[in-house]
Amino acid sequence: MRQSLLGMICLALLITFVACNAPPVPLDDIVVEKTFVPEQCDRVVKSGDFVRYHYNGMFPDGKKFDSSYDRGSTYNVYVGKRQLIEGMDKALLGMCVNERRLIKIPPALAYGKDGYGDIIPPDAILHFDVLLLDIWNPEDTVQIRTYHRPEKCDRTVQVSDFIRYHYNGTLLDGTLFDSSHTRMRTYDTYVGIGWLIAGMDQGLLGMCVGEKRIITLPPFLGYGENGDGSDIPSQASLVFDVVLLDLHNPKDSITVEEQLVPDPCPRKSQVGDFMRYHYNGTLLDGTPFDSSYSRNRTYDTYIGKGYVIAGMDEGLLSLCVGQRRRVIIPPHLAYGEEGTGTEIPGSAVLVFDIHVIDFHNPSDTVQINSYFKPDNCNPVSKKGDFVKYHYNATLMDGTHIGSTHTYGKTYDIVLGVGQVVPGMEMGLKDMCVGEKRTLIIPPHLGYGERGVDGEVPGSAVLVFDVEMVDMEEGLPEGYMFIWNGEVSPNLFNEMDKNKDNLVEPSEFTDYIARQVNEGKGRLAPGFDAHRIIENMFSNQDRNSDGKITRDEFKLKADETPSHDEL
Ligand SMILES: *[C@@H]1O[C@H](CO)[C@@H](O)[C@H](O)[C@H]1NC(C)=O
Ligand SMILES: *[C@@H]1O[C@H](CO)[C@@H](O)[C@H](O)[C@H]1NC(C)=O
Ligand SMILES: *[C@@H]1O[C@H](CO)[C@@H](O)[C@H](O)[C@H]1NC(C)=O
Ligand SMILES: *[C@@H]1O[C@H](CO)[C@@H](O)[C@H](O)[C@H]1NC(C)=O
Ligand SMILES: [Ca+2]
Ligand SMILES: [Ca+2]
Repeated sequence: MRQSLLGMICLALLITFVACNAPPVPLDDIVVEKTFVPEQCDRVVKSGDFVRYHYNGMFPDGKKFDSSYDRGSTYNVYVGKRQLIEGMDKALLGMCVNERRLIKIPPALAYGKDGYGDIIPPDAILHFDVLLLDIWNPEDTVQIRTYHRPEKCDRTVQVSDFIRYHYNGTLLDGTLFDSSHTRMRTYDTYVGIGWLIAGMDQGLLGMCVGEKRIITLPPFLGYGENGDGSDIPSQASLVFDVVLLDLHNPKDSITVEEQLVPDPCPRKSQVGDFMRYHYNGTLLDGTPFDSSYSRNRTYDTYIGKGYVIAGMDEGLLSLCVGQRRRVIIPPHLAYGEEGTGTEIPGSAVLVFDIHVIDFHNPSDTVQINSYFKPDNCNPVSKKGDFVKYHYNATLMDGTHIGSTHTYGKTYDIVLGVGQVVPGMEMGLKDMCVGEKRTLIIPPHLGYGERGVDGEVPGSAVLVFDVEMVDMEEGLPEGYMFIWNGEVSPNLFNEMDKNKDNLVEPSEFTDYIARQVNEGKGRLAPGFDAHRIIENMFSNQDRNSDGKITRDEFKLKADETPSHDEL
């Protein structure tokens, strides 16, 4: 209540005051009414500043005698250098951009007794409605205000770097004159070598990727008196809101940052190796463009042979299995000025985080590491032997592939007959019972480029931990049955139990089985004994009538003995 009463008194006083001072009584100093004061006011006009403003000039009766709006351009002038009428030089002081003032100037501080041509009569009081749009000073330099700086900043913009950035360009009063966003692509340029207006060449220096700054520059570091096209007027200060997305120098090579180096590292990748790796690819500002994980499979390639971008060919060298490395590749070693697809813009620096799963060389053979040997390591395995072993199989990164222990029994094979992959055959040779080995099998001696669906990835290097549990010596190459001693001269009669001069399958089988049991003969180990004996019988039974006659027996025996025969 008290307050509003006070307000009313003031209002009354003001009205009286205005009434008392109303023309024709001449003013002896300027009167300034601030009709609009912007909230934000970083800078006010000082003597010696250069300003741009719009105005309407009127007589106290409201009749307009001049207007910058009618000319379609601001009034541009130094303040406090007698380039303006005295009242105006005074009235503009302390004004901020976007502030609006109604200025009343007595004749003594305007055109006085003489007036000005036909336009201003003698002793005229002048009213100016002024809107200030721009302030700068010849002493000004580029002003930089960083309002966001990323935590990590390893590198900042230097002279002759190439950068990509987004920006919004406004005049000091906030009018947007240009934005990279409207073109939906970054602005890409060299810095500090005159490709840009001087103020930007300076204002972008020292910036890190991800940083956001406001760069304010006076017209003499921008487009000066001429302005630029219809959007940037003469003598305009410019304000650029910039976010830096990318930075490199054409002299850059790749940058490598090790993130995890396994120890020990028995072997490092080199030119010509074939590598399987996972990666996350991002742009410098962190925008992801590709990842092997999204495809659920490693990226597989030869390295140093031009199958991948040059920077990657280099970045994949000298890596250990299991290593993690960041490779930063400048565009001239990646996709150049053109970029590729929708994800990689032109002139983009690429960041690859790499995880090496395995690599091998097409010339690799099986690596055998015998890490346990019994004192008496004899006999050793050879082709044809029936071997029983345990194994644990993994990929190079430790991924479990399979193990005999899950089934609780050994894996049993005849060596050298293609029952396992070639690398395994090689790795199980010359091994004695009780011996333990680690085998590293390259894919060309393992499951090849195709792998095993759902179990072994294509081109994978395999690691087998094997233990020889038991083995049985094989027969000489090609034989499925051999006599240990002399062959009985009465073979036919001994077989023909019921003396009908025919050997039936049961007589044959019983006989061979008995020889094997009594240690007189041996069947090839690791195969189905019945199948072997059946084969032996049908070889002998030349006419295939299910019986062997004395003649058939003889005939066959006279021929050069072939493998499955007696
Ligand atoms: C520019 O304006 C756009 C749209 O208003 C905005 O998203 C962006 O953050 C502004 N600043 C920069 C540096 O691009
Ligand atoms: C990758 O595997 C995950 C989980 O197994 C699955 O959800 C996704 O669909 C797979 N993506 C592709 C591209 O196969
Ligand atoms: C890739 O990104 C995923 C998800 O952030 C992460 O789990 C994986 O370790 C990254 N891989 C590399 C090689 O950095
Ligand atoms: C395989 O793993 C089992 C259990 O993890 C272990 O007992 C065995 O020694 C390993 N090696 C071989 C060759 O089986
Ligand atoms: Ca018989
Ligand atoms: Ca017969």
